[in-house]
Amino acid sequence: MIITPDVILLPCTVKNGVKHFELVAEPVRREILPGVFINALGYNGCLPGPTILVYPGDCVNIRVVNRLSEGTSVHWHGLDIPNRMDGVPEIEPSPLIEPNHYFDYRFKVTNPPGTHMYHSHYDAVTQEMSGLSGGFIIVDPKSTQFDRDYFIMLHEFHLIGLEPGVVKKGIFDINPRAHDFNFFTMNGRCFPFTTPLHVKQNERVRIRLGNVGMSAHPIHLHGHQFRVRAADGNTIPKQNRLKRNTILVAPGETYDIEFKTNNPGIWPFHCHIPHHMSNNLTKPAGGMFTTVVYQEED
Ligand SMILES: [Cu+2]
Repeated sequence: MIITPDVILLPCTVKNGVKHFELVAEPVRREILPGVFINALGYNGCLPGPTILVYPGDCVNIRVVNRLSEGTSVHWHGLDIPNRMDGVPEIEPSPLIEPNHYFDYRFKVTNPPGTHMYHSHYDAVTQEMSGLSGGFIIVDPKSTQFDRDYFIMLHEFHLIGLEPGVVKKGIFDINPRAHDFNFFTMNGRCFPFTTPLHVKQNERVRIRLGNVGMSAHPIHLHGHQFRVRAADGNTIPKQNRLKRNTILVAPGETYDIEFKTNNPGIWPFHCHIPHHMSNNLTKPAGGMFTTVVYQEED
């Protein structure tokens, strides 16, 4: 069960034993800070796109409708599926979806439970870096061991027309081809607009992290040690799960970390690259930053 309040789940309908989903690739206007909007790309009006939840063995039909001004495709990142469904039209026998057309990606979920992603694999420089990505989570039907199950996707954007050191309200275009990103998001929002992770004392918490951007992000938790439970959707054998407080999430990677809540407070959980924990190099904490929040039990 994914309970991150800012993660939107993609609904599905079941017909003849097949789960039908629909993703619409389209321009979206995303509020990354109060009053600061970016003209980006997303799915179904969302950035990141809605999270797809499935179970091992599911047969899925994911209709991708293209409402962009150029062709697109969707790659099911980390999933072991037929070549035609893998979504890399320049290389594979997988179609380019022209504007105002759709394609039905059909496959059986053969991977074990784990955290994966989906993203455009056409003109990735523009489309992926404009936000065309989302989560694809294979749920373990037997798992009841977590009290909280959070999912955070990491993104970075270059907002055009803002000198370093300036944040102001408005609607901004982005340059997906930039290298000097100035705003860094968790689930499409910058701190302090990110969603806090609320927990209670003595809970087991899993946080799933995914990155389809340009930069690696060392994500650091204060006040606790965590175990690295899974990498790229593959569960790590128990004896090999490193105890850490920082995990480097490189582009294309997912990690699941878990910890026990045994130290009440308001705890930062953030990328440790200083530029990434600010909004356009301004002084207050910002960017790829959120908090784990809980109080002492009465
Ligand atoms: Cu970072």
